[in-house]
Amino acid sequence: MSEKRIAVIGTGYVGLVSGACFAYLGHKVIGLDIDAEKIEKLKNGEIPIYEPGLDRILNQAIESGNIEFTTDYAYAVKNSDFIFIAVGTPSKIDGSADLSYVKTAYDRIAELIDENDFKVIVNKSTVPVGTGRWAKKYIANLLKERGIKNPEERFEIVSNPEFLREGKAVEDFMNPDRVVVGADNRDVAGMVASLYEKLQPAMLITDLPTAEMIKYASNAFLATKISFINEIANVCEKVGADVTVVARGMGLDHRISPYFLNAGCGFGGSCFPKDVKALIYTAKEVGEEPELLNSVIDVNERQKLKPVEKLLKHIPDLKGKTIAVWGLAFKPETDDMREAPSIPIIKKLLELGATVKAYDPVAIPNAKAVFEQELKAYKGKLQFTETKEEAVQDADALLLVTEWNEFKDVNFDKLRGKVVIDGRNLWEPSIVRQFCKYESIGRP
Ligand code: UPG
Repeated sequence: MSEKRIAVIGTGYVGLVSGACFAYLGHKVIGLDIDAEKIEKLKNGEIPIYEPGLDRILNQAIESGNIEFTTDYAYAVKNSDFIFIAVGTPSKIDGSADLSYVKTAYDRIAELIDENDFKVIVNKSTVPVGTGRWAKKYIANLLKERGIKNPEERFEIVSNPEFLREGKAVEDFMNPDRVVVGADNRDVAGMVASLYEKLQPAMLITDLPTAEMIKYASNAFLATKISFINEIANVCEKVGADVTVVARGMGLDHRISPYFLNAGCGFGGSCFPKDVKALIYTAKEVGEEPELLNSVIDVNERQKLKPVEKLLKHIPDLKGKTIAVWGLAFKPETDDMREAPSIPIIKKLLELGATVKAYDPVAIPNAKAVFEQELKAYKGKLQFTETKEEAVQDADALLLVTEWNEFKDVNFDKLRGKVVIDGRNLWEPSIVRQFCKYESIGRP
């Protein structure tokens, strides 16, 4: 495989993992970010996010000279043939995707493409269906304004969606279930596909809107599985069935598969909530009424507060009570707090008058930023502790919100008499019930 010159715009978890992994595969990578502080850190080998395995891959890439970091667009664009865009596309209030970061990247790139260039611009960011074709016209127009001849021939747009789970992003990049490359020019799609040659992945080459839709449909389907099993869990509770066994029984059918059928207190993160909402927005824009997708979000919003609902059955008045919360990040193995169920849970507990002692192995610095207002408004009533033991010490109840490994082994004898609400079905009911008043999700 011949090495290729790649620029990656944006050094968030997608851009950084993709850049580091491409460099590890032997390509020459330039990582660009407008955040100078972040770039300085990266130059010194400091990783600004918590992502298992990334340090090893990145350090190896830095040592081999295959990756460098810059804030200089001109340097990145001039010295690359493939420009991957991996900037954020957060939700706007109306649910649509905010494309301002992506558009700024197109603008900057368009200023730098010259007469004899051919640049392949690859959207890794999740962008609404139709963005790729729109970008082709938009950038061609900017080049035309600069007097560049045959602007359409100076670049091509490709969609190459990411399917990286946070916390497993390096593993997912290196062992992908599939790589999807969408372009209206099949030769260019083949060029992007060849960047992944060493991984020998299942490769699907499509047109632009189809690749864009595959990303949204995949995330929406996984989110649907979660809301589905959560709804089944809520019914299981009422009829005396055990949702974990129901899920196992369902998952044995290979048409269903056992994955993403863990009932709990809902999904969070930077992808599922945002992407389902953006897909709903797109569907409505073209005159469809996406009822199923609407319900996926509604069920999830309700599910996040299930642990509090269950707690109130045992302690109806939370004033003067102390509640321990274990797990703040939206899932284990990440410090990411975006859309984490812990946010509405803790806000509700505070609103109901409880004192909250919260612990997470890595997410506390991010959590402090998220709860900045509450920390001020509720004074000492929201505390972050250094250990899980400290959180639970004088607490009346314990809520488990994120299933970190370190929460698996607990001496429940030490929690004797307390209320324990297990929002992730982490513990064995018959064991916990020997010592505590225990409830989980969808289990008798
Ligand atoms: N979750 C459940 N039950 C399950 C599986 C997951 O409640 O059975 C929750 C989990 O707790 C988390 C959320 O679902 O809050 C998302 O989990 P996961 O998919 O592991 O995390 P992400 O890192 O957000 O990854 C998703 C897709 C990935 C995609 C990425 C960004 O899995 O393929 O690239 O979003 O679009």
